[in-house]
Amino acid sequence: MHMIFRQLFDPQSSTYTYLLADSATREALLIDPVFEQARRDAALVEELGVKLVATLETHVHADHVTAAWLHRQRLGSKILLGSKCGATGVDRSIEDGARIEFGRRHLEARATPGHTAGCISYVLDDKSMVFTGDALLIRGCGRTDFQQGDAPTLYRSVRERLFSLPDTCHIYPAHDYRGLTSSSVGEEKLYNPRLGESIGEGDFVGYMTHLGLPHPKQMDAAVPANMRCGKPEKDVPDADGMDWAPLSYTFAGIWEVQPNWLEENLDRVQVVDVREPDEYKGVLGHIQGAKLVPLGTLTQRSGELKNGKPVVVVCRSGARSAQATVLLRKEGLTKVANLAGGMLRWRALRLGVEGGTD
Ligand SMILES: N[C@@H](CCC(=O)N[C@@H](CS)C(=O)NCC(=O)O)C(=O)O
Ligand SMILES: [Fe+2]
Repeated sequence: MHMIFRQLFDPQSSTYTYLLADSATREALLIDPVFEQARRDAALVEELGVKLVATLETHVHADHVTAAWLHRQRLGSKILLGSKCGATGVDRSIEDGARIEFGRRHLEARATPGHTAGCISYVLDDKSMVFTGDALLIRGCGRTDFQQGDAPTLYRSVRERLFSLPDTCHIYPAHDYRGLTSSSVGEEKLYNPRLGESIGEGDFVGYMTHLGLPHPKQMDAAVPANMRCGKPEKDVPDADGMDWAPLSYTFAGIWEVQPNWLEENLDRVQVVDVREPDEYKGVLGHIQGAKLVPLGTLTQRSGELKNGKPVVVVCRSGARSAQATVLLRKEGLTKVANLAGGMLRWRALRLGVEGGTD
């Protein structure tokens, strides 16, 4: 019974989303879809000719917002989430042992708490794959210092509930921060530096207590949003006329374009730099042909931009320019998007600039 399988990546949060579908009945599931990637994933669903029956989460994420609600609105998929997550807006609460069907195939839910209290891993019917969320990462594991995380609980979840799967079972985690894509139970038993077979519970707990990681950047916005399954507080606008670039609509309500697209399409848009003149001339330099219109003067000068060409706004980090997109919309410009990550990401990607220092 052949299965369609795709691993998708969100570079912003280093999250993996998985598409699974029965190739005969065309019924599909998405595991851990990301809000900003909803258009990409919906396009893939359409191109593969599958029907998204449900989205399921491995847990309430702290670092990105789920696209569960968006897909439900647009594609009619059901929202599935662990019963211990406590979120509202769920269509089906998943208990340990639940069976999640897609066509003739199914996943079995296995509660693997510890990173959060509600974490669930999903095991494919023939035990050839397990989607571990943040319970077990490749050569690592999810942190245990927030969302009712608990290191001894995580140790037991991994040892008893995941390492009991066949050594050949492929592991597909919710994240990887180093570029690895998958692993296997046998491999992690041997090489996981936190949870490998030779490591005792006390060693593990000591390791986790001293990780000293800063909280995820998006945590304060992501957790409350995910507790509503990603339902935004305000309406999501119509995407009419927003097909001039592969734009994504962020949970914060901003249309964004990625730096690599902009670099290849500079002649198709007006780049508007909303920093101050000294920054425009400063160390980061500016994008070739960018028009300098400091944020404070943008509203009064918006008429200069009304020539029909889409506008991409840029600043240092992408924050001021996000605000600029809101101001320009108020002035009646509709084809406006923010350059994701601003000049900082542009420079990090080594894209071309005028001025600036290396
Ligand atoms: N820098 C990342 C932090 C991501 C993070 O803390 N990820 C959690 C999963 S939600 C984790 O458990 N990371 C494990 C680790 O980094 O060792 C962000 O700001 O989003
Ligand atoms: Fe997580």
